[in-house]
Amino acid sequence: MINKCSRRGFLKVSGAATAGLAVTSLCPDKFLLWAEEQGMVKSTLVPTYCEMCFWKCGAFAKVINGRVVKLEGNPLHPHCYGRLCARGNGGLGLLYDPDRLKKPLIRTGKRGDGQYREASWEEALDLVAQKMTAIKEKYGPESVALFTHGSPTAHFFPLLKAFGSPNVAMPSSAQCRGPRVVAYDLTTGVDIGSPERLDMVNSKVVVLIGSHLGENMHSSQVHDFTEAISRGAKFIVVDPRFSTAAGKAHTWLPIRPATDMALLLSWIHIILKEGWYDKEYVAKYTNGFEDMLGEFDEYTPEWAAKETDLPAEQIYETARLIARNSPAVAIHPGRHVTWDGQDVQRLRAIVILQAILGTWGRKGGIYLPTKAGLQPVPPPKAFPKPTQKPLNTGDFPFPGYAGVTNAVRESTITEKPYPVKAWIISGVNPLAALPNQDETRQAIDNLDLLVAIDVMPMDTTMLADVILPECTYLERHDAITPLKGRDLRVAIRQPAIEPMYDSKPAWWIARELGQRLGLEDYYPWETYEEKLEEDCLVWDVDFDQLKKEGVVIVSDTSNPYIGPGNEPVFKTDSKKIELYSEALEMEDFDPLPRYRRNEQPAEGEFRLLYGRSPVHTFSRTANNPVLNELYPENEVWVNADKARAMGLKSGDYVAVVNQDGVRSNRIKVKATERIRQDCVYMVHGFGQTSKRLSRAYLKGADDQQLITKYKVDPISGATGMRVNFVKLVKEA
Ligand SMILES: Nc1nc2c(c(=O)[nH]1)N[C@H]1C(S)=C(S)[C@@H](COP(=O)(O)OP(=O)(O)OC[C@H]3O[C@@H](n4cnc5c(=O)[nH]c(N)nc54)[C@H](O)[C@@H]3O)O[C@H]1N2
Ligand SMILES: Nc1nc2c(c(=O)[nH]1)N[C@H]1C(S)=C(S)[C@@H](COP(=O)(O)OP(=O)(O)OC[C@H]3O[C@@H](n4cnc5c(=O)[nH]c(N)nc54)[C@H](O)[C@@H]3O)O[C@H]1N2
Ligand code: SF4
Ligand SMILES: [Mo]
Repeated sequence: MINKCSRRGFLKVSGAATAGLAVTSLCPDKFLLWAEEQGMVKSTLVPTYCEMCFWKCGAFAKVINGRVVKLEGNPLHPHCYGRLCARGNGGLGLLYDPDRLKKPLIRTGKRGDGQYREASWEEALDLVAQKMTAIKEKYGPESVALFTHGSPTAHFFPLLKAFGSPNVAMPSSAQCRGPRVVAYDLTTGVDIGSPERLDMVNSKVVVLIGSHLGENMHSSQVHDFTEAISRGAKFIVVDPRFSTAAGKAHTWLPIRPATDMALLLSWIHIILKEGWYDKEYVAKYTNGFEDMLGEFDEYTPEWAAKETDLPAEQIYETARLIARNSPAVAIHPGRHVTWDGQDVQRLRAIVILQAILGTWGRKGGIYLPTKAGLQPVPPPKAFPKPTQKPLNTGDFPFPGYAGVTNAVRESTITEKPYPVKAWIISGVNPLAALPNQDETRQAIDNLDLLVAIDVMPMDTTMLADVILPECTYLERHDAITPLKGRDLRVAIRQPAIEPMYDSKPAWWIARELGQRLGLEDYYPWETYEEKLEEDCLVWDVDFDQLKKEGVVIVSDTSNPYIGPGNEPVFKTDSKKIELYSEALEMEDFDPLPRYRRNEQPAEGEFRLLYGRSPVHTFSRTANNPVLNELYPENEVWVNADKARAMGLKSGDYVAVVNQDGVRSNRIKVKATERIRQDCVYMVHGFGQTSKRLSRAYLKGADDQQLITKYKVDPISGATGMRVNFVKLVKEA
């Protein structure tokens, strides 16, 4: 049923982006494909999975004469149903980007001045191992921290643990979905999952609060979104900007930024007051409902209207639409949720709504995960117990699932409670990902060693002392990914071609470092393929079939909905959904979400908002020859009336200047009715300053440069980044 999701619908939502994949940069491939059609050459298809973002869609790489000429989606892969997004197709652009890192580099000049010399792998790895050992001897193993994201994590996290450090930090948690994980953990004890287990294809109403699907291009989710539209689901889209999703909506709520909590609390107020909640469900599956009564009385639609700048009637009517269609209502919790430092509580309000409407475990709401699972493969040797308290929990009672990046950065600056002297960064660009670049630079200045494992000469990479060039995902093995949704599958990544230049896979780099650090017991295999085969033995997965098909189904679909003999599992103390959180109360936080007003911009200022382009992933694709051609630089969206009043029109260049006087690189104005008057918006990941990025260098503006201010969520330690106010200044 899902497979039938129309290609046309998908294209419509993803705009010209996917359809218009430019090909001028890929001419040789066109020729080889033509030659194949004529029977002049033969091709092979190598199953693998994508790393152009972290959805990891299954792909086939078509190889002719040792060149990857085309990427196609794997229909067996539940993250893509056989279709890759524009960025996924753009994987060829990454593979053949002449700006790629080609050889290990050792810094010769001052940090940041870009002076490097080429080195052999022997020399570069010896140097890193020797410096890590010296730091371990002087400060202890925990003084080495890992910043990581994506598939390199499976190789460097175990290395770090074997080395004796617990200090891993991921911007994909503390700057992304950390607060969401914490909110679900506190309330249901079960994560909503990634992909989020939203049964959108069967929903009658879908609520998107900032989730800008269609620009946020996670393949299967965008397919589900278009499928839901074609089946007549009504979308309520809450966004200060008329997003692509808003364009498909039944109701667009152009909310005043940073006031979503008021809307959510008011929806809860209305649903309680009108008795529209699912009484049986609440009695059976939730805990603390009585404690909620009376606690939402003040949050009337009239009150919320003043906070949110939305009409009271519309707040009431949308609550009614949601309630009337429950439980077939999917309220998307959002993914990048680090907005204003009250993020765990805002997410708690969403989980409470999902619960009182009885949507968890119900058709069209949130489906239940398969009960099947893969047993973890134990390391070849137990990891040593760290001798120091991890820094990556900060002082937060409920730190995100993967390390509070900011706490590690802060300890690196202050050397408290103990010093951090080395960072290994793999698959992350901290200058682009973490708020306040001065603090990131200050921390890096304090390091004895910065090692970057990257495929591209990105901004942070070009501050490293040693740069280790990883080959791209199309040239390597990586860990097998478990795919746990309606059923359980596994997917493999395997090289389509040999690594180009002198680049190496992360598994090889980690193993070589491990051997130099006396950790060879953790690497009892010669090649990663050997290790993958052993993993498959543990899981009883046919390795040959996996290599051939890319994806293997491990278990059939279990019943995704509550029914006789199929009860949902909640892993909280009460084994129910904890509407009222005693865990939060014990730590002196609001046990029920309350409204606390966020600061708003003064007259003449705008709140800085940011999001995604459908054809880019953060900073990592800015230089991609194919994707750069589709969207070479970001624009700043500004309300058309405001633009007119400032004498600005679309296409004019401006600088964006924030409350601390930080001035961005020049950026084009997009004057539009599609955004409120109190905010401006830009796509994240542009304005790169690395001169080795020939296409991306100083193209557009960097939102992160302007995010000097951030609000730390006191519950999770995640950093709210939509708290900066800016002005626009006309550029010559
Ligand atoms: N093409 C593409 N897709 C991606 C990614 C990518 O890099 N490129 N990255 C992936 C990742 S890791 C993540 S985490 C997700 C993030 O994707 P989402 O979770 O959808 O993203 P957000 O950044 O929360 O949302 C951005 C939207 O929020 C709106 N917004 C801003 N302020 C407010 C506010 O105060 N209230 C409300 N209601 N809306 C507001 C913006 O106008 C914008 O439309 O995207 C994923 N998908
Ligand atoms: N201002 C602002 N900050 C944000 C966000 C935002 O929207 N605005 N989004 C937040 C979110 S949701 C997230 S998830 C994070 C993402 O933060 P990051 O994961 O740091 O994202 P990128 O900026 O794409 O940086 C990825 C780095 O990995 C490198 N890389 C790419 N492929 C490979 C590979 O195969 N191997 C190796 N070793 N390296 C590779 C890239 O060249 C790049 O240097 O950022 C967060 N920070
Ligand atoms: S959503 Fe696009 S970029 Fe992300 S893994 Fe899938 S095809 Fe690749
Ligand atoms: Mo993210």
